[in-house]
Amino acid sequence: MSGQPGPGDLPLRHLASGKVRDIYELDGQHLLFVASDRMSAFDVIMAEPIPDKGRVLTAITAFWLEHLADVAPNHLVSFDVPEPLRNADGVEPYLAGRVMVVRRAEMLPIECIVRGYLSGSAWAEYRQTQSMHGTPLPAGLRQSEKLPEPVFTPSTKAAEGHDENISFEAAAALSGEDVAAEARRVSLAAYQKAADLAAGRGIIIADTKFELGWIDGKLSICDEVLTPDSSRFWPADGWQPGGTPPSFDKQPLRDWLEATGWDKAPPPPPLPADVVEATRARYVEAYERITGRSFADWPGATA
Ligand code: Q0Q
Repeated sequence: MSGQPGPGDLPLRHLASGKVRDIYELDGQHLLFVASDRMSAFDVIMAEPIPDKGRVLTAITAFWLEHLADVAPNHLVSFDVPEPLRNADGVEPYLAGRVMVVRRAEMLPIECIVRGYLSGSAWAEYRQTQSMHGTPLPAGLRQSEKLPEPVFTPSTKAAEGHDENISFEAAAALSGEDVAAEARRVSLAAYQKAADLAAGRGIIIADTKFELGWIDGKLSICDEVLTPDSSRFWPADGWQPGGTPPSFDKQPLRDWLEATGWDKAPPPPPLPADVVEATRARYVEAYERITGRSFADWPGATA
């Protein structure tokens, strides 16, 4: 697709792929996550990679795992390219800055979503039922409205298609009451701490999806964490209830795609270089605004 190394190019057993990331087996206890530069919009993967996007997602996850270490344990072992790949033909330069070595966890059967604002599928449900994941909400809320308090709103993990929003009770039936309660506690605490920090830097984290799993008997934060791909990031100065605030990271690409009249079915239109660069710049800006760090200091960052 994009000439970047993929699952068939690494000398490791490939276990799974998402839209952006691929997982490999390192050994019985450890996995390798590789974040590619693949970019999706309207659920379609673009033909062109966004240079450094996978590195930005990995760097953001690194920041949040550090910042949330007092909230819950996590699966991270290292961000260094593992020894067997250090000299793999032509692969190591690509891997720098976009890999995570993690402990293998027993993943929960639910997605642990926290919503601070009424948006996306929750807004669609509210318009129909005046409830969110089965919980009644006050009347008269507008799209993108700030909720009275952040809410744990789990979903199923669909093998194909979209996950299904479910109630806390349905999540408890899937994972056990105590486990669902602990997942809710960890998810709400992690979201609140992250949202407070981001707000101080002019960014609203409207919602996010945590993946939790059991490691050595402890419920741990896994997968990517509070990235623009697992969360809705809005610029605070662009937010007002009643509409769809601009997505901090995807808006340049979404606006360009909408303007082409594309029917949002594959294949996507070819992206001009300036749209690719504007999208890259938005991801880098999100990282630098959230962390206060320079992306140029992250391993493998290109100019
Ligand atoms: C695990 N995923 C997500 C995924 C496809 C990511 C399995 N520490 C772990 C993790 C994690 N994180 C997983 N399994 C065992 N131990 C994460 C949904 C799927 C590509 C990237 N799937």
